[in-house]
Amino acid sequence: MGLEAASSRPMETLVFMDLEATGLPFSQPKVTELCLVAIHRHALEGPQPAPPTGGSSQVPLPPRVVDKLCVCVAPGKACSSAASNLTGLNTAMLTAHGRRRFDPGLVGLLQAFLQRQPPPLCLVAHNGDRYDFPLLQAELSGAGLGTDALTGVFCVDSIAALRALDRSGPPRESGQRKSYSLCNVYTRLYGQAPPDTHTAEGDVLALVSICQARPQPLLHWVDTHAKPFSSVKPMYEVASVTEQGAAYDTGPKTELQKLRTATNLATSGDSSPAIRKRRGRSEAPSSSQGSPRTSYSNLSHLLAMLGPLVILTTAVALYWVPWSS
Ligand code: DCM
Ligand code: MG
Repeated sequence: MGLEAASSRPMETLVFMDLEATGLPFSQPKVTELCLVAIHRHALEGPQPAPPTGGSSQVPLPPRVVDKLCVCVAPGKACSSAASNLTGLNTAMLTAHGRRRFDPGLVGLLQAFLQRQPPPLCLVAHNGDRYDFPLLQAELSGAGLGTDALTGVFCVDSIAALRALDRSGPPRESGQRKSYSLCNVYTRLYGQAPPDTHTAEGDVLALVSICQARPQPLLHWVDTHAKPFSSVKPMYEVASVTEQGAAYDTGPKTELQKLRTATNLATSGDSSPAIRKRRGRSEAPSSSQGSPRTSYSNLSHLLAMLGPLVILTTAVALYWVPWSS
């Protein structure tokens, strides 16, 4: 996609990213919301914008020049109650608001957004190595695009970065283990909880504020530790878009299309060949009444049943013919 970059070059753009989803990794979550904020390194290298005047907050304003992409997504499965409580999103609401699935169109949007940024570019996500990056990979493969969808893009986990920066700084007074949750890091730095936590945009902006506290060492760490996004393994195996068949709603359907879909579903059993395969069934449709294949198979059964009867009748006839004459 034209984003190829040599890892030896310093990252030109940092793309801060956060995903909200239906649950934790064990539940094979699906994305419900994503937010990407792209910031050029120049905006982080110089002095950071002062906090707003008149208030008591020490939180710097975000850089003025940013590109932002925030999208809500219909996940196609239920949100856990914990996830819904945290994010304020649920599947019924996302569907009722006409949100689309994580489909190839959204992948194209992501690619177009990233392609606008000066390369090399690096995704930065808090806990990205364990959650956001593998989940994004799973969604990309689900949309029919493999690990090459974001070729040339790099990524780093900001938890790893902040830990490393702390280790290289002055030793801590207490021996207590520090928490590196987004909320705790932010609160340690700015003496207040971040606003709008567990919304994708709120979490991204909190991460940007955290990175504005020590931008120079952070940029240096990112330049030396960024890894290719294509090296990230998907969080779980997913059926690709071609296997999912009609899973993606490609927009409002005409009555004729609806009818065709209904007819296909009624005549082709309950799933696509790929899904039947995953369920361990044979390729033959289970209930395709009237199809040539079914008629042929019924005829074979009939012949198989008639065979022994014909042999028996012939044998009896041969036996009786000599004796009756
Ligand atoms: N999540 C969850 N349960 C938690 C914490 C998080 O299911 N206790 C899931 C739902 C969130 C996603 O992780 O949308 C991302 O978390 P965060 O909002 O911290 O970015
Ligand atoms: Mg979040």
